[in-house]
Amino acid sequence: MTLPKQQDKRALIIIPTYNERENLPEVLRRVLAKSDDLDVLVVDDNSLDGTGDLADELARQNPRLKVLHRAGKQGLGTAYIAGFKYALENGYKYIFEMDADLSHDPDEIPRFLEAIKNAHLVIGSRYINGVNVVNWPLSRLLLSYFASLYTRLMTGMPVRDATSGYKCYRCELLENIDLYNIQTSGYGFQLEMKWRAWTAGYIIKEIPIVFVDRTVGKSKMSKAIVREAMVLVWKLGLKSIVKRFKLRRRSGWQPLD
Ligand SMILES: Nc1nc2c(ncn2[C@@H]2O[C@H](COP(=O)(O)OP(=O)(O)OP(=O)(O)O)[C@@H](O)[C@H]2O)c(=O)[nH]1
Ligand SMILES: [Mg+2]
Repeated sequence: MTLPKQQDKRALIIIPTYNERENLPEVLRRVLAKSDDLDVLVVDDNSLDGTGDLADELARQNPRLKVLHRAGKQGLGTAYIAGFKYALENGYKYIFEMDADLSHDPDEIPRFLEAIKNAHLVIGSRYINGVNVVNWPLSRLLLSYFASLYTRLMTGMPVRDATSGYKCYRCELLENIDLYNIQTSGYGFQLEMKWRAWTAGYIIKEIPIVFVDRTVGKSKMSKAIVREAMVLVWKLGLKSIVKRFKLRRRSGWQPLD
C-alpha cells in the first residue's frame, strides 16, 4: 500500500542503528517504497558489523536516504536527538522514530500520517485493544507492560504504551522541546520525550500497532537501560505533581493540514 497522493507530506523517518547489517536493507526497502515524499535518516554509531558502510552504499543508490555517522555507541536517545536536529535544520514537517529491526511495521506509516493531522505526537501502541506483541518472551512482555503501567501510575501521564519507540512528531513539538537537556537513552528516552510533550500540553494520540520481535541481530536492551528508566519514572513522578497543577491544554490549536 502506498500513500494516496493528496496525503503526501515531507516526512523523515529516523532509524538509529547499532549492528543492524542484516535488517537494514529490508527495512529501508520497505520504508522508502511507502511514498516518494518520505526520506530516511540512518544514524549509525560506528557499528562493528559494517552497518554504516552498508548504509552509505545504499544511500549512493537512493538520494532519499541520508546517513549520519557518529564516532561510537552513544545510546539511542542521543542518536535520535542528532536525528531531530537534522530534521529541523532540513525543514521536515513530520519526524518519525523507528527501530531498524523490523519490529515496527513500515506499512503503518500512512496511519501515523493520518493521525498526526490532529495531533502533535502520535504513538504506536502495543497495549490498545489487548496486547499486540508477537514472539517476545513473557519476561520481556511483562517488563514492557508493567513499565507502562508504573509510569502511568507514578506520573499520571495518560499514555498506554509509555516505552513505545514507534512515534511520529510534528516539527513544532521538537522545535519547542529543549533537546539539549535530554540525557536519557533507551526506555528512559522514550518515556521522557512523551512526558515532556504531555506536560507541555501537546496533543498526543495513540494508535494500535502490532510489535513483532526481531528475527535477526541482537537486542541492545540492558539492565542499565531498565535501571535508568526506573529512576527516571520516580523523578518524573515528583515533577508531575508540580506540573499537573500548571498543565494547560493548548487552546486554539487547529489542524495545520
Ligand atoms: N545509533 C544507535 N542506535 C542504537 C543504539 N542502541 C540501540 N540502537 C538501535 O535502536 C533500535 C532499538 O534497539 P533494540 O536493540 O532493537 O531495542 P529494543 O527494541 O528495545 O530491543 P529488542 O527488540 O529486544 O532488540 C535498533 O534499531 C538499534 O539498532 C545506540 O547506542 N546507537
Ligand atoms: Mg528492537
